[in-house]
Amino acid sequence: MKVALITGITGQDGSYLAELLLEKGYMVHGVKRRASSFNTQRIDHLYQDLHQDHVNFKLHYGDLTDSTNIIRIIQEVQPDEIYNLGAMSHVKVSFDSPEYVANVDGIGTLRILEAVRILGLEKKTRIYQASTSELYGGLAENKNEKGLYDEHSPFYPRSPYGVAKIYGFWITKNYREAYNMYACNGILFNHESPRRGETFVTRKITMATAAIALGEQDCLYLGNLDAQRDWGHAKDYVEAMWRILQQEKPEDYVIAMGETTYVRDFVRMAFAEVGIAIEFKGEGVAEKGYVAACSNPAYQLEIGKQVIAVDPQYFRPTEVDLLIGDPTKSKTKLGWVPQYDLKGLVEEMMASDLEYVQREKMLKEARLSFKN
Ligand code: NDP
Ligand code: GDR
Repeated sequence: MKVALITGITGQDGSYLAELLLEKGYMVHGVKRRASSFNTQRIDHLYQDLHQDHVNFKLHYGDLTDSTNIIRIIQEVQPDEIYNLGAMSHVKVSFDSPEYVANVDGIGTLRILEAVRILGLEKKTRIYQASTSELYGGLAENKNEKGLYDEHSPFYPRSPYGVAKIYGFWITKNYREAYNMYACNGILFNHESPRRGETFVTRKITMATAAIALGEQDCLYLGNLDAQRDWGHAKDYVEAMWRILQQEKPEDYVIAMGETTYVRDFVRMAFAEVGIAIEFKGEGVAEKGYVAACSNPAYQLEIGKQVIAVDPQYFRPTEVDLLIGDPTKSKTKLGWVPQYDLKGLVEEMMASDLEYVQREKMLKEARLSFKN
């Protein structure tokens, strides 16, 4: 039985990866942070009572800022594979806590690599590092001849998050070359799902669209509607992570869909799922989105109602305007084939958020009637 250790197991990707590895017969260990409220909602369905026989899922308290703790967990677990997904992953928030991000996302990666060396596990343990398309920074002149970012495109990070992650990228590559370790970077472009954190733009949009359609919210406030992202489904992307660690030679790979979409068009796609057409008028901070048509009798909003506005508080001091990745290497070498397209992703996120908002609405009404 192969043994895997996942940092960031309570996050979006950690939860899907844990499911995938359990399906493949792994013993899965995860690092979770101590928090004052529960932070395991995404993996509660995987929980196992440690008193039962044949346990293959176990959580350990830990933090990437604490090397002693990382060393101890790796010593206890003796993993065949480590997936370092733990990070402060919000680009905008990284401008507010730059030192913390450097410590967790940058030095945290070094702590994992060093722990493996200190414990003499270089020959046994394979390491996956969660690198990111934020490394490219969206500079137009750095795209390849196909107009895409690939494994050879230069980096130019545009946030404390990107700068911390570039350290993680290079230290992983350096340990591979210096100590002959099996350590790889997956340079993953944006990937989303119904489990995406609620403050990332796609989930913020699908949750608000559901709430507006169900009469629970009036208007959705967003930042830069002109940003373009290459969005895939997290389920497909964790499959790529696993494949990266199954190759004969350790290498770095870009994981992307190869198509890019404006934030504004993601809004249109989400509203289209509830039969509402959105028309945008104005430019920049003055741009607003209005209901142009409603074709679903279940979700009737007033035509001309304003449902989208721009709020500059969501702008970033430096922005990555456009990202689009070249998945040629991952498709040919890893045999990676994504199962979802953007339409399928939006459909799944909207179905899930409609159910979620509906359930919250019913609970709110039940609580009110109980009070009366
Ligand atoms: P999430 O924000 O959903 O999850 C991040 C995870 O890291 C959570 O489990 C979180 O714990 C944990 N974490 C945060 N701080 C620490 C810390 N100090 N010590 C240990 N664990 C910590 O991110 P995703 O699942 O979306 O992303 C996974 C990884 O992939 C991240 O490294 C991210 O930067 C990277 N990435 C993500 C992309 C995407 O589009 N999703 C694209 C490219 C890279 P808690 O639940 O307690 O907060
Ligand atoms: P990103 O994702 O910064 O690409 O990082 P996010 O969804 O936060 O932003 C995508 C784009 O949308 C614009 N935007 C908004 N973003 C947020 N969060 N909220 C808004 O209201 C809003 N309005 C417009 C942003 O300016 C940006 O251009 C994600 C994270 O998962 C990283 O950890 C990962 O490394 C990268 O993807 C690849």
